[in-house]
Amino acid sequence: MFCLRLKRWLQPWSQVCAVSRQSAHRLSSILQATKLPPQKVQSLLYPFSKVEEFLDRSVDRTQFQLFHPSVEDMVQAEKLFISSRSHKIDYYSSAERMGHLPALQQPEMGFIGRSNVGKSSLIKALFSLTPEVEVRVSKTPGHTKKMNFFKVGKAFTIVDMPGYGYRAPKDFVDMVEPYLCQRKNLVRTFLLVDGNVGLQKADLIALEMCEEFRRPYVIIVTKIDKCGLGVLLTNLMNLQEVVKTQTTSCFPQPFLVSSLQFWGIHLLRCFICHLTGSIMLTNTS
Ligand SMILES: Nc1nc2c(ncn2[C@@H]2O[C@H](COP(=O)(O)OP(=O)(O)O)[C@@H](O)[C@H]2O)c(=O)[nH]1
Ligand SMILES: [Mg+2]
Repeated sequence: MFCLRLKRWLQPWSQVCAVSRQSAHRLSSILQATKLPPQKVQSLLYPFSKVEEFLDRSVDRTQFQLFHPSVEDMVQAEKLFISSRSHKIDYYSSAERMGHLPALQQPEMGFIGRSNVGKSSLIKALFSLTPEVEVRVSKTPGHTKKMNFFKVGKAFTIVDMPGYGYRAPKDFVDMVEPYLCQRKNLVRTFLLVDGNVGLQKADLIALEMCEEFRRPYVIIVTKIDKCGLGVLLTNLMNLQEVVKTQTTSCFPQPFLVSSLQFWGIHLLRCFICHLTGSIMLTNTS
């Protein structure tokens, strides 16, 4: 036992990290994921491809694939999600009100959505290559009552927000709204919508709020592993119609994810790195 510890102690840093990363999900790294049969790799990396074949011919597919990086781009992005001595990924701090916000300069990405939509699970999946980062996921709605800041080296910060809707903290309006509206280094807001239930009244209110702030935001459709294909297609078409007719600041492409199955996680990592200027895309189609 002692010898084993000593051996680890003497190993280079990268190998020690590899030991601690053994608990990461097997699909969290592209290298592992690409060992799957090609069709599975395709739907893991580009989840829309699974849905596409069932869409009516009249539906414009380009809107769903505006951001379509190559696998090489995703590999580049993945490196940013691996913690090292020179690029530390970790929980940084929490804030309960505007006055408590950390004075960080890096570009920030805020994740909002109804309680239980899967915000914390998604952030956990994004950080799955650094499983020591503690992102709390709960079965009890309304668990996240603070804004939690996670620093990704000097590259960017990811912010897990309290949910709205059921048992939302009373001060959501006092805290999250001014943050989304005023935070200077907030580069993108990600609005999460449950793929299984589609846009709810509370989501439409959040959408309106984002429109009011006139800051760019992106919709993420969560829990796609839970939905039947018919339900997902119906909810997706409804969402696209709303985005097309009622929004101006929303990126037209919704990102489909399953934080449990890792569908769309690699694509989202790449999108985040692209938005924060952390990688240069080889394929900008
Ligand atoms: N099936 C499935 N369940 C999920 C997924 N993401 C989150 N969940 C579950 O949904 C519940 C709420 O997730 P959580 O991340 O805490 O939601 P939050 O309140 O928005 O932060 C938990 O029980 C998660 O395990 C997903 O992609 N697929
Ligand atoms: Mg949460």
